[in-house]
Amino acid sequence: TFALNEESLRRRLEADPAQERRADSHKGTYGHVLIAAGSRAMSGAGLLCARAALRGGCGLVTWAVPDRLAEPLIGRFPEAMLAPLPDEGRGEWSRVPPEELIRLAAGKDALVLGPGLGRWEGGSAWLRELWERLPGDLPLVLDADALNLLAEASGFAEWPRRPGGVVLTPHPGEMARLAGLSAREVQRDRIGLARRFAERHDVTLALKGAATVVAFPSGDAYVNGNGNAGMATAGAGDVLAGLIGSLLAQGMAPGPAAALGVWRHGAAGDRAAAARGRTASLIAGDIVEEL
Ligand code: NPW
Ligand code: AMP
Ligand code: MG
Repeated sequence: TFALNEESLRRRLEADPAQERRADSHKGTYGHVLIAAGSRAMSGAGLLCARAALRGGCGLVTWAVPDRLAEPLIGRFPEAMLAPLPDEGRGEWSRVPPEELIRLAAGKDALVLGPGLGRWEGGSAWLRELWERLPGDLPLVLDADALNLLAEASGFAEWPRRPGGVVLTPHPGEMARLAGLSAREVQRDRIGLARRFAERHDVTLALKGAATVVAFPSGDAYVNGNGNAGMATAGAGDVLAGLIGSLLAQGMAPGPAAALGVWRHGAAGDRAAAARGRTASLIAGDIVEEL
C-alpha cells in the first residue's frame, strides 16, 4: 500500500498530474466520453458528472438521458451533446432499453454509468445486459446506482471479464452493499477490503470517503492524502465519476485514471475550500469549476 501524491503518480503510475495539451492537437485527440446518468428527480447528478468529464480534459461529451429530461436540459450545458433515449415518457432509466445505450456507445472512448440513475426491479438484469453487450474494449466507470444494481445482481464474480477495464467508485454505503457487509464493517478494514475486492473481481476500485483507497486488480493499493470534509456534500462523487471517465477517454489505463482522478478531485476540493474560506460551504459545482 502506497501514498497517493504527485510523486507517486509520476513515478509509479506514470500519470502526469499537470497533463498539458499538445500544440497540434484537436478535440478528437482527447477522446469522447459517454455519460449515462441522471433521471427525473436527479438530473443534477448527470449534469455534474458530464461537466466534470469535460473539465477533466476529454474532447467531447455525449450525455445520454431518458427522453423526458432532454427538453428541460436544453441550453443548461451547451458544450455537451445531449442524447435523448426512448423512455415511454417517464424520465426514468428503467424504461430505456439497454440496446439504445449499446447503439450510442459505438465509437465512444469511455462510458460512465450510474450517478442519479435510480434503482428498479429488474435493474440488475438491465446492467448485466450492458456489461455483456457493450464493446469489450470500452472502459467503464460504474458509480452510485450502477453499483447498487450490481450489488443486487447474482454471481458478479462470474461475469465475463471486460478487457477495456472497469473502475468502480463506491462510497462506504455502496461498498457495504457490494460486499454484503455493514458500512461500519467496511470502514474497519478499508484497505484490506478494497484490495481483496479489486483482485477477486479483476476491477479497479476507488473506495471513497476520507483517505480514499484506490485498489488495482493486482491487489496493490494507494491511499489518497488530499481532499477535505467539505467534500461530504451532495454530488461530490458524481463529479469524481465523470472525471475518471474523462481520463480513461484520454487514453489512460484504468488504474492510473482512477488514481489521478481521485487525486485531482481532492486537489480541486482543497482549492475550492480555500477559495471559499470555509469547508462547510463547499458544494459539488465548486469542485467542478476548480478542475
Ligand atoms: P449514513 O446512514 O448516512 O451514515 P445511498 P446516495 C452510507 C444520486 N445523487 N461513510 C450512508 O450512511 C447519486 O448519484 C444525486 C459511511 C447511507 O446509508 C445516486 O444515484 C444528486 N457511510 C443517488 O443519488 C446529489 C456512508 O451510504 C448510504 C458514507 C443515491 O446516492 C446527491 C447513502 O448512500 C447524489 O449524488 C461514508 N463516507 N457515505 C443530484 N443532485 O441529483 C455514504 N454512506 O443510499 O446510495 O445514497 O449516495 O445519496
Ligand atoms: P459521494 O458520496 O458518492 O457523493 O462521494 C463523495 C466524494 O467526496 C468522494 O470522492 C469522497 O471521497 C469525498 N469525501 C466525502 N467525505 C470526505 C471527507 N470527509 N474527506 C475527504 N473526502 C471526502
Ligand atoms: Mg455518489
